[in-house]
This record gives sequence, structure tokens and C-alpha cells, in this order.
Amino acid sequence: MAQWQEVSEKSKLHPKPVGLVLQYGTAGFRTNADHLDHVMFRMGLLATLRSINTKAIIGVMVTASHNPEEDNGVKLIDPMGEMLTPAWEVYATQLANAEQDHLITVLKDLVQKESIDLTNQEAEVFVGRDTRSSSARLSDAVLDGVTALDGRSKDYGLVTTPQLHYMVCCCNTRGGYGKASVEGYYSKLSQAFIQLTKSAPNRTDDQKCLLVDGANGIGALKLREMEPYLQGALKVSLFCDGTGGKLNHQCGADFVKVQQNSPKGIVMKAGERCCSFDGDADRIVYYYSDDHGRFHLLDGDKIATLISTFLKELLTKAGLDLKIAVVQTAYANGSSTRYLEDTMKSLSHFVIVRCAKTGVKHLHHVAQEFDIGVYFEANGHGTVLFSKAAEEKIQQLCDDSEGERQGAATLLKNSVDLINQTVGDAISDMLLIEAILAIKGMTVQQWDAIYTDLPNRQLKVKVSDRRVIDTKDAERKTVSPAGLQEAIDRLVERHQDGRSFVRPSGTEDVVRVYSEAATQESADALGHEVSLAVY
Ligand code: 16G
Ligand code: ZN
Repeated sequence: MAQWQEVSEKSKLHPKPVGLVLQYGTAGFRTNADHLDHVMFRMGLLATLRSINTKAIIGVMVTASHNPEEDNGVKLIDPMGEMLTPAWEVYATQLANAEQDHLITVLKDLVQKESIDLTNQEAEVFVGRDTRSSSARLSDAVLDGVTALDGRSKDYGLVTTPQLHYMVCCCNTRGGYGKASVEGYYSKLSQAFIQLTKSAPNRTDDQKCLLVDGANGIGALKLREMEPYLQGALKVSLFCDGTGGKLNHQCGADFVKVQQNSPKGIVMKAGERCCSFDGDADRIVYYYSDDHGRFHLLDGDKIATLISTFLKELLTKAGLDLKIAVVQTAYANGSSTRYLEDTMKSLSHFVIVRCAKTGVKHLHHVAQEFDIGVYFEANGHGTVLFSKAAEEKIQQLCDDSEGERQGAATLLKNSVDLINQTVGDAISDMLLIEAILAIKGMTVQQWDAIYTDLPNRQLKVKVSDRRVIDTKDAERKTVSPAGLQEAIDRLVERHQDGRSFVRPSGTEDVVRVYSEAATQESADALGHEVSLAVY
């Protein structure tokens, strides 16, 4: 077939370094940008086939998120704006690793396995990229791949990862989710935010101010673009906005979370609200400095607690009987889980708490089981999902009720519109948090005081083969190597409020160790002891 000939010819312009092996990891491919040209071309091919296969638009985002500027990567987006289905991750890895003269065979195999009919089939792929210097040429390679298979493409250029997820979802739902343009995104979110904060009339100008660390990346660029749409309802003081510093360097959500400190060079006044995005704006953490200059981090667990409490209170006021769940991972601080399971119940704010494996796709999947699923990783990646039935009930109540019930239903409706349900979104999450704090008249300190984090530690251990570690129970227990779990159990017992787990990383060649306990010394000691048991 002429088509294969063309693919074969074009692929020679994007040659694979012989012997290079890469894995479609937890969130796509990620490595030094110099090794990715062939991967990008081939992901263009894969996205085109996936588009034919699903009869829908597929997204390809060129980014390496919080990694250093020198790296790059690619994430594929499925029809409803969710992450690529795991079965196709396997094809992605096979395609990326096929040596040059084997590429067409691998492609033909895929086409046969998925019964893809290449004749007269339309395919469309949306492409976006972050601000890395390598991203423009790499996204051109993706576009080349799409063209090689006669697919249509739309290049959205510089967008955040969640914006591209939003575009894909908008188009595949024929506008049902919103208008598929960055302006459509800004308008939808801004309108919802303005409506929500209208219900907080006593909000002072001081409360409207927020310090935002844009990680010197795409999030900063896009937030600046969005500001006029917010019509002064939120005043943002943007730093690490890409005008001076380097992407993700000593700034951004990952830096702040890992260092448990503010971005370098930032002066925070006591009690001032600050937040940090990551390099592609799909993660966010909040923080502030107290009167003694002590740094306080409000991570994904604190965010999930704030959002779920807010939604649960509204459901109660609206008299809506919808099941709400909070989905966490093993990394969730023990205090947050205890708060959600016990304290909220004692306040008659019952929420279901579930644990999923690390990686957004796993949390997303579990959250889909409920009427309302709030999911967040401790690192600040998360969002809220509403079932179709839940959205309809909320809408109906807005139309049919009055008084307090209608007020609560309207707030719920505006929250639905403000949330990017396709994936965690730093801009959307930030606006939701700001709206909740405004409506509740809550300071960042009051939010922080909902519960106190248990001191914790994260370590990495280099082992010869991390795959010997196998886990169960959403990574909270190990099943192999034999005896490891028993050893961890014995160590944990010696520490008050002790908890620890180990898991092989999905993005680095290391084993991760997490520990928490009543004091920092104890958490550190436990982490060290467990690391020795792994080694
Ligand atoms: C990826 C995941 C992130 C997860 C991290 C774990 C997405 C979009 N990103 O960055 O959610 O926390 O991997 O990395 O799913 P690890 O397996 O190396 O600990
Ligand atoms: Zn990211």
C-alpha cells in the first residue's frame, strides 16, 4: 500500500537512535529532548490510528511537566479528554522502540490487532506544547507523523496540558463541554468564578490578592492571558513568569513540595496566600509563611479536604442525596485520611474515602465510580468528576427549587462549570480554591488548621532491579520480595503513629520509600530503617 511506503520514507527523516529503549511511563514518554524526535513522529502516527479507531479527535501534548528544561516528553489524550487507555500505552512503547526497518511491521500488527480500517477513514489530532525550547520542533515531528498517515491536525501551539485536554473533550462532545478555543476556556472558567464569588460580597481587596508562581512556564503565560477575563474578581501577582528565570528551576509545584520551602527569591509577607503551578500547569500546591516566618505547605490532601467539605455542605443544603468520594493515594498524609474518615463523619459530613495507585489515570478511574469523585495526589495533581446523572440533578434543582436550596444548587452548578473535569488543572483548581475561601470567608491559616499533617519523609533507594518489588492494596503493601512486608511491619510498630510503604517508581529507576510518624525524627528514622530493609 502506498501509505506504508510514505510512512516508511517520512520516518527516515525522524530516525530512531539504534538500541534506544524508552517506556510509556505513568504519564507518557519523558527523557532528554535530544532523544525524542522519532518518538514524537511515531506518536503522531499512533494518535492518528487511535483517532480512526475511536472515531474521535485525539490529543498529543508535548511537555515534560516538572522535569528540567533540557528534558521533554509527550502525553496522549483520549476522546473524552482523559489519558490514553492502558492497552494503547503498550502499543506506544512498541512503536517508540521499533528499530527503523521494523517500524512498518509493528504498525501493521497494531492495525490488524485493533481491526483498524484505513480506507476512507477520517482522523484528526490536536497538538499542543509547553514553553521548552525543544517543544516547537518536537511538535512539528508529531504533525509530520499525522500527515504521513493522511490524518488532519490542528496545532494549538502554546497551551497548558489541561487546556489541550479541554479542547479534545469540547470537540468530541460537539461543544457540550464548552467552546474549543483558549478564549472559550477562559470565558467558561471566568464566568463560573465570577458567579461563584458574587456570593461572597464581603470579600475585601486584600482577600482578592494571590501570589502565583508560574514555574517560569506555560501556566504563567496562560494565566496572564486569562486575567482580563476575570474582570478584577481575582488579583494575581505573578512571579516566576518566564521573563527571567529558567523553567522549573528553583520554583514550581514540585520544587515547593519536595523542598517544603517557597520558590527561591520570593518574599512572602506573613499570612499571604501563595500557590505554585508545575511546568505544564496540571499541578498546584498552596503555601504561606506564618508570623514566625515558618513555611506551611497546603498540598493535594489539604486541597481535597477543602473541596470535598465545600461540596458536601452544599449537597446537604440543597437536599441532594449524591454519593461523594475522595480518592487518595498511599502518599496521602495519615492525618488527612483520618480527618476525612472520622472527623467529617462526626460532623455529619460523610464522604467515602478510597485509595488508588499512584498516577492520575488510576485516581481518575476510581473517581468515576461515584456521583461526585474528588481526587488528588498529595503532590497537587487532581480534580473533581461529576457523573452525568449528578450534573442533571444539580441543574434540575437550580430550575425547580427556591430559597436556600436553590442558592446551594446554583453554587454547585457554578462549581461544575469552573472545574476542568478532564484532568487536574492548576488554573481551574486555583480558581475553585479561591472561590471556596472567599465564600467561606476563610483565611489560608484557617484552611491549614483543619488538620495537622503528620511529619513525613520521602526517600529514594537505588536497587539493581526495581521490578523485584511488587505491591498490592493500592501500593500500601508489598507482596514481593518475600519477607519485606513483614520487615516493614516490624519497623513501623516501633514508631508512634508510624506508617511506611515502598513502591517502584514509574518515572525513574529507583524504589520510593515513604514514612510518617508522630515526630519528624521518628519519621526520618523509620524512612531510613525501611530503606535499609529494601536495599
Ligand atoms: C507522574 C504522574 C504523577 C505521579 C508521578 C509518580 C500523571 C499525569 N503524572 O508524573 O501523577 O505522581 O508520576 O512518579 O499521572 P513516580 O512513579 O516516579 O513516583
Ligand atoms: Zn505536570
